[in-house]
Amino acid sequence: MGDLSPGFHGKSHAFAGRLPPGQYPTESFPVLSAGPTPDIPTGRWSFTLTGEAGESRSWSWDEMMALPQEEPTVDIHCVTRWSKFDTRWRGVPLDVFLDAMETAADFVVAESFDGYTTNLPLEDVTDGKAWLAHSFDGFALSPDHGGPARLVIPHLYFWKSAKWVKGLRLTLDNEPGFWESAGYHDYGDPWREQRYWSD
Ligand SMILES: Nc1nc2c(c(=O)[nH]1)N[C@H]1C(S)=C(S)[C@@H](COP(=O)(O)O)O[C@H]1N2
Ligand SMILES: [Mo]
Repeated sequence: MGDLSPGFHGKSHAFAGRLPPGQYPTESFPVLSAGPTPDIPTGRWSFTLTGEAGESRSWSWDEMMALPQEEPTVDIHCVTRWSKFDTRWRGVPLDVFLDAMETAADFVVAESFDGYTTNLPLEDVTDGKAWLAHSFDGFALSPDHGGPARLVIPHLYFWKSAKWVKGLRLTLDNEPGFWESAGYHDYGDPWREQRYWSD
């Protein structure tokens, strides 16, 4: 490999090839929220999958915690240019919920308790690429980072990982979410630097 940036020697070997263009690595975990952090006690929490014809299925907190769990360790990339390597989550693969419903939809909209939405192709949240996460680094997910539960979709910019998520809505057509309607890229692949509409 070529030059190492000052300050990153040592670790830069381990992380070579893992930093998308225009990003810098950070060890901190910044909080980015469009509004105030909602307070959602797990006793009032539920997660609802809604089909394109309006049918729905819901899981209570205890039902969700009884589903098969995974512990992915993944790199995350924020459109504000920080990347954090080897973040460790625990949660339910979205496949487990989506397998519970027949659908002809090609898209999903993630909807959150704070009113936030974000849209994704269905194929980007299936086949082990996305989780409903309730723990970070061995502890219950903190409210500022989306607790009690958030999406983790590490292969796309982190705005797609809805915090305080309350459900997924399956849609036949692509319906731009909060940031996607405000200038952010519809898809958001960090490796292709899809930050804004013009990218
Ligand atoms: N519900 C909700 N989810 C959200 C947001 C938000 O404002 N509300 N911000 C998004 C953005 S822009 C980013 S970069 C990440 C930030 O997650 P963090 O605060 O845990 O770093 O959450 C995403 N999910
Ligand atoms: Mo963001």
